[in-house]
Amino acid sequence: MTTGTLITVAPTGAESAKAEVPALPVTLDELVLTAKACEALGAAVIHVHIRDDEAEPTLDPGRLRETVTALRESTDLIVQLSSGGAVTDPEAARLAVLDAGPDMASCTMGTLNFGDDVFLNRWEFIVDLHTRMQERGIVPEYEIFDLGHLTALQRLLGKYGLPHGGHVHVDFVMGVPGGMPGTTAALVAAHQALRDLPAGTTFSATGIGRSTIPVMLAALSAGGHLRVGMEDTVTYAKGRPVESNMQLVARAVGFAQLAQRPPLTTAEARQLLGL
Ligand code: KMH
Ligand code: ZN
Repeated sequence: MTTGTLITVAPTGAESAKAEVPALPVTLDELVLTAKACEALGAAVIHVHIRDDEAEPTLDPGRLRETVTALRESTDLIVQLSSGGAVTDPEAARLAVLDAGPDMASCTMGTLNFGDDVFLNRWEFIVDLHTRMQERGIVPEYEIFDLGHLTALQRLLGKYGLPHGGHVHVDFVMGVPGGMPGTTAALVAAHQALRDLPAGTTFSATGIGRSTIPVMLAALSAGGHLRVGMEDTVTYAKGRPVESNMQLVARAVGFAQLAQRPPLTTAEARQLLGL
Protein backbone atom coordinates (compact mmCIF):
# COMPACT_ATOMS: atom_id res chain seq x y z
CA MET A 1 0.00 0.00 0.00
CA THR A 2 1.35 3.42 -0.87
CA THR A 3 1.36 5.93 1.96
CA GLY A 4 2.52 9.47 2.38
CA THR A 5 6.22 10.15 2.69
CA LEU A 6 8.15 10.24 5.94
CA ILE A 7 10.71 13.00 5.58
CA THR A 8 13.77 12.97 7.82
CA VAL A 9 16.17 15.87 7.96
CA ALA A 10 19.80 15.15 8.84
CA PRO A 11 21.03 18.72 9.20
CA THR A 12 24.61 18.51 10.47
CA GLY A 13 26.41 15.14 10.50
CA ALA A 14 29.94 14.69 11.74
CA GLU A 15 31.92 14.97 8.54
CA SER A 16 31.68 18.53 7.18
CA ALA A 17 33.69 21.38 8.70
CA LYS A 18 31.89 24.62 9.53
CA ALA A 19 34.78 26.57 8.00
CA GLU A 20 34.20 24.85 4.66
CA VAL A 21 30.39 24.74 4.87
CA PRO A 22 29.31 27.95 6.62
CA ALA A 23 25.59 27.15 6.28
CA LEU A 24 25.98 24.03 8.44
CA PRO A 25 23.96 24.37 11.69
CA VAL A 26 26.40 23.69 14.54
CA THR A 27 25.12 25.64 17.57
CA LEU A 28 22.02 24.70 19.51
CA ASP A 29 20.30 27.89 18.35
CA GLU A 30 21.12 27.14 14.73
CA LEU A 31 19.89 23.57 15.14
CA VAL A 32 16.59 24.61 16.73
CA LEU A 33 15.92 27.27 14.07
CA THR A 34 16.66 24.70 11.38
CA ALA A 35 14.42 22.13 13.06
CA LYS A 36 11.48 24.53 13.30
CA ALA A 37 11.79 25.62 9.69
CA CYS A 38 12.17 22.05 8.39
CA GLU A 39 9.14 20.92 10.39
CA ALA A 40 7.09 23.75 8.90
CA LEU A 41 8.12 22.54 5.42
CA GLY A 42 7.16 18.90 6.03
CA ALA A 43 9.93 17.09 7.89
CA ALA A 44 8.75 14.73 10.65
CA VAL A 45 12.04 13.30 11.97
CA ILE A 46 15.33 15.00 12.78
CA HIS A 47 18.54 12.90 12.80
CA VAL A 48 20.85 14.73 15.15
CA HIS A 49 24.63 15.05 15.44
CA ILE A 50 25.87 17.85 17.65
CA ARG A 51 29.02 19.99 17.74
CA ASP A 52 31.08 21.56 20.54
CA ASP A 53 32.05 25.22 20.98
CA GLU A 54 34.70 24.80 18.29
CA ALA A 55 32.09 23.30 15.94
CA GLU A 56 33.77 19.88 16.20
CA PRO A 57 31.61 16.73 16.53
CA THR A 58 30.91 15.74 20.14
CA LEU A 59 28.88 13.16 22.05
CA ASP A 60 28.97 15.18 25.26
CA PRO A 61 26.11 13.74 27.38
CA GLY A 62 25.03 17.10 28.84
CA ARG A 63 24.87 18.74 25.44
CA LEU A 64 22.92 15.80 24.04
CA ARG A 65 20.33 16.04 26.84
CA GLU A 66 20.07 19.81 26.36
CA THR A 67 19.59 19.28 22.63
CA VAL A 68 16.80 16.72 23.08
CA THR A 69 15.03 19.04 25.53
CA ALA A 70 15.36 22.10 23.27
CA LEU A 71 14.07 20.25 20.21
CA ARG A 72 11.11 18.89 22.19
CA GLU A 73 10.27 22.35 23.54
CA SER A 74 10.40 24.02 20.14
CA THR A 75 9.07 21.38 17.75
CA ASP A 76 6.94 18.26 17.50
CA LEU A 77 9.62 16.52 15.45
CA ILE A 78 10.61 12.95 16.29
CA VAL A 79 14.08 13.32 17.80
CA GLN A 80 16.49 10.70 16.52
CA LEU A 81 20.00 10.90 17.97
CA SER A 82 22.92 9.50 16.05
CA SER A 83 24.64 6.65 17.85
CA GLY A 84 27.11 6.58 14.97
CA GLY A 85 28.78 9.82 15.94
CA ALA A 86 32.08 10.39 14.18
CA VAL A 87 34.36 7.54 13.05
CA THR A 88 36.68 8.40 15.95
CA ASP A 89 34.07 8.06 18.71
CA PRO A 90 34.54 5.15 21.14
CA GLU A 91 31.80 2.58 21.64
CA ALA A 92 31.10 3.59 25.24
CA ALA A 93 30.32 7.19 24.24
CA ARG A 94 28.13 5.96 21.39
CA LEU A 95 26.13 3.72 23.75
CA ALA A 96 25.81 6.57 26.25
CA VAL A 97 23.90 8.59 23.62
CA LEU A 98 20.83 6.60 24.72
CA ASP A 99 21.04 8.22 28.19
CA ALA A 100 19.80 11.47 26.63
CA GLY A 101 16.39 9.80 26.19
CA PRO A 102 15.65 10.43 22.50
CA ASP A 103 12.54 9.09 20.73
CA MET A 104 14.77 7.21 18.31
CA ALA A 105 18.44 6.46 17.77
CA SER A 106 20.34 5.18 14.78
CA CYS A 107 21.86 1.71 14.84
CA THR A 108 24.30 0.91 12.05
CA MET A 109 24.20 -2.74 11.05
CA GLY A 110 27.84 -3.40 10.25
CA THR A 111 31.39 -2.18 9.78
CA LEU A 112 32.41 -0.54 6.52
CA ASN A 113 35.16 1.49 4.94
CA PHE A 114 34.04 5.10 5.18
CA GLY A 115 36.08 7.04 2.65
CA ASP A 116 39.63 6.80 3.97
CA ASP A 117 38.37 5.83 7.45
CA VAL A 118 36.68 2.79 8.94
CA PHE A 119 33.23 3.06 10.55
CA LEU A 120 33.45 0.29 13.13
CA ASN A 121 30.26 -1.48 14.20
CA ARG A 122 31.12 -4.81 15.83
CA TRP A 123 28.37 -7.41 16.18
CA GLU A 124 28.47 -7.29 19.99
CA PHE A 125 28.21 -3.51 19.92
CA ILE A 126 25.17 -3.71 17.63
CA VAL A 127 23.55 -6.24 19.98
CA ASP A 128 24.21 -3.91 22.94
CA LEU A 129 22.64 -0.96 21.14
CA HIS A 130 19.60 -2.96 20.03
CA THR A 131 18.90 -4.53 23.44
CA ARG A 132 19.47 -1.30 25.39
CA MET A 133 17.02 0.47 23.09
CA GLN A 134 14.47 -2.31 23.69
CA GLU A 135 14.89 -1.89 27.47
CA ARG A 136 14.56 1.90 27.35
CA GLY A 137 11.69 2.20 24.89
CA ILE A 138 13.79 3.92 22.22
CA VAL A 139 12.89 3.11 18.62
CA PRO A 140 15.88 2.30 16.41
CA GLU A 141 16.42 3.31 12.84
CA TYR A 142 18.67 0.60 11.42
CA GLU A 143 21.26 2.23 9.15
CA ILE A 144 22.00 0.08 6.10
CA PHE A 145 25.14 1.10 4.23
CA ASP A 146 25.50 -2.18 2.34
CA LEU A 147 23.37 -5.20 1.42
CA GLY A 148 25.01 -7.48 4.00
CA HIS A 149 23.77 -5.12 6.71
CA LEU A 150 20.24 -6.34 5.97
CA THR A 151 21.34 -9.92 6.55
CA ALA A 152 22.87 -8.83 9.85
CA LEU A 153 19.55 -7.18 10.77
CA GLN A 154 17.64 -10.37 9.98
CA ARG A 155 20.03 -12.24 12.30
CA LEU A 156 19.71 -9.58 15.02
CA LEU A 157 15.91 -9.64 15.02
CA GLY A 158 15.85 -13.45 14.88
CA LYS A 159 18.11 -13.75 17.92
CA TYR A 160 17.06 -10.75 20.03
CA GLY A 161 13.51 -9.92 18.94
CA LEU A 162 11.73 -6.94 17.48
CA PRO A 163 12.57 -3.38 18.50
CA HIS A 164 10.47 -1.39 20.95
CA GLY A 165 7.05 -0.73 19.39
CA GLY A 166 7.30 -3.80 17.18
CA HIS A 167 7.84 -1.94 13.92
CA VAL A 168 11.07 -2.25 11.91
CA HIS A 169 12.30 0.82 10.03
CA VAL A 170 15.56 0.93 8.10
CA ASP A 171 17.43 3.70 6.32
CA PHE A 172 19.49 2.96 3.20
CA VAL A 173 22.50 5.27 3.34
CA MET A 174 23.81 5.01 -0.21
CA GLY A 175 26.86 6.30 -1.98
CA VAL A 176 29.37 6.29 0.88
CA PRO A 177 32.78 5.30 -0.55
CA GLY A 178 32.99 1.81 0.94
CA GLY A 179 29.25 1.07 0.93
CA MET A 180 26.61 0.35 -1.70
CA PRO A 181 26.39 2.88 -4.55
CA GLY A 182 23.64 5.48 -4.76
CA THR A 183 21.95 3.99 -7.80
CA THR A 184 18.48 2.79 -8.74
CA ALA A 185 19.86 -0.73 -9.23
CA ALA A 186 21.31 -0.82 -5.71
CA LEU A 187 18.10 0.58 -4.23
CA VAL A 188 16.03 -2.07 -6.01
CA ALA A 189 18.38 -4.80 -4.69
CA ALA A 190 18.11 -3.45 -1.13
CA HIS A 191 14.34 -3.08 -1.45
CA GLN A 192 14.03 -6.69 -2.64
CA ALA A 193 16.15 -7.91 0.28
CA LEU A 194 13.56 -6.45 2.67
CA ARG A 195 11.47 -9.53 1.83
CA ASP A 196 13.53 -11.41 4.42
CA LEU A 197 12.62 -8.95 7.18
CA PRO A 198 9.34 -8.80 9.13
CA ALA A 199 6.22 -7.96 7.10
CA GLY A 200 5.53 -4.25 7.18
CA THR A 201 9.20 -3.20 7.45
CA THR A 202 9.52 0.33 6.08
CA PHE A 203 12.53 2.06 4.56
CA SER A 204 13.91 5.50 4.01
CA ALA A 205 16.78 6.22 1.67
CA THR A 206 19.39 8.89 1.26
CA GLY A 207 22.06 9.27 -1.40
CA ILE A 208 25.31 10.93 -0.45
CA GLY A 209 26.48 13.85 -2.61
CA ARG A 210 25.34 13.78 -6.20
CA SER A 211 23.44 10.51 -5.70
CA THR A 212 20.82 12.37 -3.65
CA ILE A 213 18.41 12.92 -6.56
CA PRO A 214 18.57 9.44 -8.18
CA VAL A 215 18.14 7.82 -4.77
CA MET A 216 15.22 10.12 -3.90
CA LEU A 217 13.40 9.35 -7.14
CA ALA A 218 14.04 5.60 -6.86
CA ALA A 219 12.92 5.52 -3.22
CA LEU A 220 9.69 7.36 -3.96
CA SER A 221 8.83 5.05 -6.84
CA ALA A 222 9.56 1.98 -4.68
CA GLY A 223 7.25 3.15 -1.88
CA GLY A 224 10.11 4.29 0.37
CA HIS A 225 10.61 7.36 2.51
CA LEU A 226 13.22 10.11 2.28
CA ARG A 227 16.13 11.40 4.32
CA VAL A 228 17.77 14.61 3.16
CA GLY A 229 20.05 17.19 4.73
CA MET A 230 23.50 18.68 4.90
CA GLU A 231 24.87 15.61 6.69
CA ASP A 232 24.62 13.89 3.30
CA THR A 233 24.56 16.64 0.67
CA VAL A 234 26.34 19.99 0.59
CA THR A 235 26.00 20.72 -3.14
CA TYR A 236 22.50 21.51 -4.41
CA ALA A 237 23.38 21.30 -8.09
CA LYS A 238 26.62 21.43 -10.04
CA GLY A 239 28.56 24.48 -8.84
CA ARG A 240 25.83 25.51 -6.34
CA PRO A 241 26.51 24.93 -2.65
CA VAL A 242 23.46 24.07 -0.52
CA GLU A 243 22.16 27.29 1.05
CA SER A 244 20.34 25.63 3.93
CA ASN A 245 18.78 22.39 5.09
CA MET A 246 15.42 23.97 4.33
CA GLN A 247 16.35 24.10 0.65
CA LEU A 248 16.90 20.33 0.66
CA VAL A 249 13.73 19.57 2.63
CA ALA A 250 11.70 21.80 0.29
CA ARG A 251 13.06 19.91 -2.71
CA ALA A 252 12.20 16.55 -1.12
CA VAL A 253 8.69 17.77 -0.28
CA GLY A 254 8.26 18.89 -3.89
CA PHE A 255 9.32 15.49 -5.23
CA ALA A 256 7.05 13.70 -2.73
CA GLN A 257 4.10 15.82 -3.76
CA LEU A 258 4.80 15.17 -7.45
CA ALA A 259 4.79 11.45 -6.62
CA GLN A 260 1.38 11.99 -4.98
CA ARG A 261 2.86 10.84 -1.69
CA PRO A 262 2.77 14.05 0.38
CA PRO A 263 4.77 14.42 3.59
CA LEU A 264 3.47 12.60 6.67
CA THR A 265 2.62 14.79 9.63
CA THR A 266 4.58 14.19 12.81
CA ALA A 267 1.52 12.41 14.26
CA GLU A 268 1.27 10.13 11.22
CA ALA A 269 5.00 9.50 11.39
CA ARG A 270 4.77 8.46 15.06
CA GLN A 271 2.05 5.99 14.14
CA LEU A 272 4.06 4.57 11.24
CA LEU A 273 7.19 4.10 13.34
CA GLY A 274 5.44 2.60 16.36
CA LEU A 275 6.30 5.49 18.66
N1 KMH B 1 29.12 9.89 10.91
C1 KMH B 1 29.18 8.53 10.47
C2 KMH B 1 30.50 7.94 10.83
C3 KMH B 1 24.76 7.53 12.18
O1 KMH B 1 24.50 8.70 12.36
O2 KMH B 1 24.31 6.64 12.85
C4 KMH B 1 28.11 7.71 11.05
C5 KMH B 1 26.74 8.16 10.85
C6 KMH B 1 25.69 7.14 11.07
O3 KMH B 1 26.44 9.30 10.56
ZN1 ZN C 1 24.31 10.40 11.05
